[in-house]
Amino acid sequence: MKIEACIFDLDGVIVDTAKYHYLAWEKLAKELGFNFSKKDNERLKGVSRMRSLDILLEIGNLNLNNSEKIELAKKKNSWYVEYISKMTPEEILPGVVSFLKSLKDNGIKTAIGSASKNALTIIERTDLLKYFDTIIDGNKVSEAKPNPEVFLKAAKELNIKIENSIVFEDAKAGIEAAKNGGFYCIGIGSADILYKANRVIPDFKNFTIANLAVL
Ligand code: B16
Ligand code: MG
Repeated sequence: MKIEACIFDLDGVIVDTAKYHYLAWEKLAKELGFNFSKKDNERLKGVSRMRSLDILLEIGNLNLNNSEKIELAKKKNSWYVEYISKMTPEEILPGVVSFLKSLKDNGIKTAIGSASKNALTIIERTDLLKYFDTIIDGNKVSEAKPNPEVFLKAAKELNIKIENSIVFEDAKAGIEAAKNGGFYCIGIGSADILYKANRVIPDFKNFTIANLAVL
């Protein structure tokens, strides 16, 4: 494969913001009177904010109307934003910066394809803006993953061929989105969960541009 571009999911791939999402959802669940486990949190990864809330309420067996739901989503987001506004470049996951640098040095285009409406805050706080040619986030799409819209938009903005690009994803819904869009997808995490990816790596620690050459 002649690689023209790499498209990265943000939460769980570039930074571990999944832990902050979890803390905020867990706090909300507690306030609503039920427990929310880390295993339950797997179901929210890569999923939009409102869909995440629906899953949470399903777990807690609660039925709420739309305006109540909007209030709860706002509350969760304000807690989440409090966490991410304190982020630093130290929180970038291991191996990510050197991999991004080598992509730049080798003329491979880069994009973020994230469901988050807070993506820009995270990227600015961690000083990563300079590594990406384009950022497609939750504010720029209308369809949530597993719909491929976010990755298709990134590919379009980068002006590259889908078959010559790779999507890096940590979530089931994100991998499905990449595959639905016709992308080669590398899962970041455990193969038990991410078995739909073309390949799974635990993280970027030992992953270099040389690994792309053999795809
Ligand atoms: P927000 P990603 C996703 O980001 C998260 O994985 C998911 O847990 C979250 O609900 C979603 O963003 C929306 O985030 O509430 O900040 O708009 O993994 O696609 O980068
Ligand atoms: Mg993710």
